[in-house]
Amino acid sequence: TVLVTLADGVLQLVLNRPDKLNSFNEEMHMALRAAFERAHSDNSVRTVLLTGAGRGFSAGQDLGDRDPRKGGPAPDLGHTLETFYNPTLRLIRSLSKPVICAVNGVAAGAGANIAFACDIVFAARSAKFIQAFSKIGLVPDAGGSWHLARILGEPRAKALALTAEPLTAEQAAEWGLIWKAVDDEKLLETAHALALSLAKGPTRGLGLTKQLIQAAATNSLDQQLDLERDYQREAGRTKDYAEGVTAFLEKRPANFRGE
Ligand code: LHQ
Repeated sequence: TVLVTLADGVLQLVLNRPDKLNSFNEEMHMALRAAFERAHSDNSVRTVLLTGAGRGFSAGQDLGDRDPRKGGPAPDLGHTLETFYNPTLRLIRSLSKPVICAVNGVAAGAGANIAFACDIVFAARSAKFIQAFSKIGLVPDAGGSWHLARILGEPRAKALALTAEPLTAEQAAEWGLIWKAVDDEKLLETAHALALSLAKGPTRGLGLTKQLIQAAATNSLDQQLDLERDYQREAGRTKDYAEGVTAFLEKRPANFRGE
């Protein structure tokens, strides 16, 4: 359900249930989570690239899995979040390596919000983002209520979540929800080129940069200045920093090793 390949430091993850628009069943949840666990522990992974197979990125939770017409007690959706979505969201955000997302088509419900949790998001011009939750009586999850409110502010976050109106890739880029909208046929090569380039970068410095920017969400300026001091101290001790400065002085490209 998730195709995983590692080449040149890029761990590419392709959500692969195209006939169900890559909606999440338990198997796909576990596969995605295992892939991000590997990204944490495997030093040869220096960047992650997440995308979807077929015409959609992901339609969120597989609703066929929880058909109320089949009877039985109401499902505990909190348990679904605690067991499946939240660990994966935390793994994406805590991974000290860049996570690039290439949204190849519609991203609905938790599918949209997983994309927003990634570090650099490209979307095909034809892709749409839909906070589909309100259509079925649910609330935004997979970090969506946090990301939308933080990035867009309350007026736009509330309107998107309450109406479930589709947001185009262009508008998402204009509003700062994603990095760039790109022509459909250029999506994967654009995202992959950036992934390759970041995978050749000073991985520890890039990881600290990601964590630093995320920490700004909850820190005061004073706390953030302290954190910049601490992380810069750490970055300054890496071999890649020494290589970066040496390469600059020798007027040649740096050969970073992620150390
Ligand atoms: C699907 C799905 C789908 C199964 C398309 N499931 N089959 C929820 C509950 C529990 C715990 C906590 O978290 C969550 C989080 C959530 O993500 S809730 C939100 C769940 N997602 C949705 O409500 C979106 C439902 N899907 C749609 O509204 C549409 O499919 C969109 C707008 C995404 C795409 O529309 P179209 O391009 O017109 O495609 P389609 O509707 O024809 O879908 C294609 C096929 O994929 C179709 O199957 P079929 O056998 O008829 O060809 C759909 O049934 C299937 N599919 N989404 N979530």
